[in-house]
Amino acid sequence: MIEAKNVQSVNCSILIRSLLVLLLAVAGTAPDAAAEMKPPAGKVILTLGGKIARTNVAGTAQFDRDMLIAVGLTRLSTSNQFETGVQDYEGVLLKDLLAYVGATGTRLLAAALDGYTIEIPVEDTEKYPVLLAMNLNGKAMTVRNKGPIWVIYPIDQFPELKDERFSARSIWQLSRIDVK
Ligand SMILES: Nc1nc2c(c(=O)[nH]1)N[C@H]1C(S)=C(S)[C@@H](COP(=O)(O)O)O[C@H]1N2
Ligand SMILES: [Mo]
Repeated sequence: MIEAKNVQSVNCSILIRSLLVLLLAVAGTAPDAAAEMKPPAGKVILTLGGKIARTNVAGTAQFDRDMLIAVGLTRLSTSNQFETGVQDYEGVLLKDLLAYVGATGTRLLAAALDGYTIEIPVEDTEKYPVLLAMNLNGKAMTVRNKGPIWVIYPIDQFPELKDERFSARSIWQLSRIDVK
């Protein structure tokens, strides 16, 4: 009887250990902020640098269009001061991209192809669904029409965003973000 009990408890601890090993293996395959990203295959349209945990090229996280789309697309319909009427934007939430690269800072230094730079508080991305818009009314935005990436604030949904501070953060032709 006693022997049988011992055998059983030994079997039980082996089972628990196997389960632990299995759990660790599963955890290892889950997205890990410290894990390496694949290098970009296509034209790089956005580079993230600074306080980020996940990088693919020389300490930065470089994205081609498909890599950004893979982070996950979100739609946002809002008007803005440039176009008449409500526009349908589609792109990646800035908050999602920051999570993807494991950003840990509080300020984002955003830079555009035309040399314009502006600071965006990380807090904005927590309070509002700030979008890195890539498509306008179902079509990819080109550099000529403020693409390939335009930071869009949901000004129709949050009236307090109709303010010069936020229009100045609505940077078009966005090409780089440094997390400070
Ligand atoms: N790439 C880029 N984005 C930009 C700017 C710019 O010069 N270049 N100007 C910013 C500012 S200061 C404001 S108020 C809004 C509107 O600019 P505009 O009224 O000069 O068109 O876009 C913002 N985004
Ligand atoms: Mo401005």
